[in-house]
Amino acid sequence: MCIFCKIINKEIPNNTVLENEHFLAFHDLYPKAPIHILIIPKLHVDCFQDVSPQTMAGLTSFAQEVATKVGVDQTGYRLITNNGEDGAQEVKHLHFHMLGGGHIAWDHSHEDNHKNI
Ligand code: DGP
Repeated sequence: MCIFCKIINKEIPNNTVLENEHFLAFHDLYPKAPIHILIIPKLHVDCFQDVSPQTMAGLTSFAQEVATKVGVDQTGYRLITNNGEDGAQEVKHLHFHMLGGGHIAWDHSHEDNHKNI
């Protein structure tokens, strides 16, 4: 079982922000912004490339609720998912990072200084 499934099953503790039948939002263990929340579907899917439009439809309104709950709905935030090896995805359970609480720098460049992309 993957680490996020263990969090969903409460085998590993987490700092929950919001939860419903299908989704869970909790604070990232290694925050990269004043507000750094992870948003995950409870049904295991490895990555964005494998997720259904139906799951994404529910995730959209859930993420909007999370933004309101943590108070970044008006100030703004970045919502990103790392997909696969080149996307630097470490945990193989689809998750979206919600980053906010201050201006977020744009530094997701290619390691070779984005010469070729
Ligand atoms: P990614 O590189 O996109 O796969 O990001 C994985 C994120 O998951 C990373 O920011 C750290 C976070 N993380 C890993 N293990 C745990 C955990 O056990 N608890 C929490 N809250 N976050 C975790």
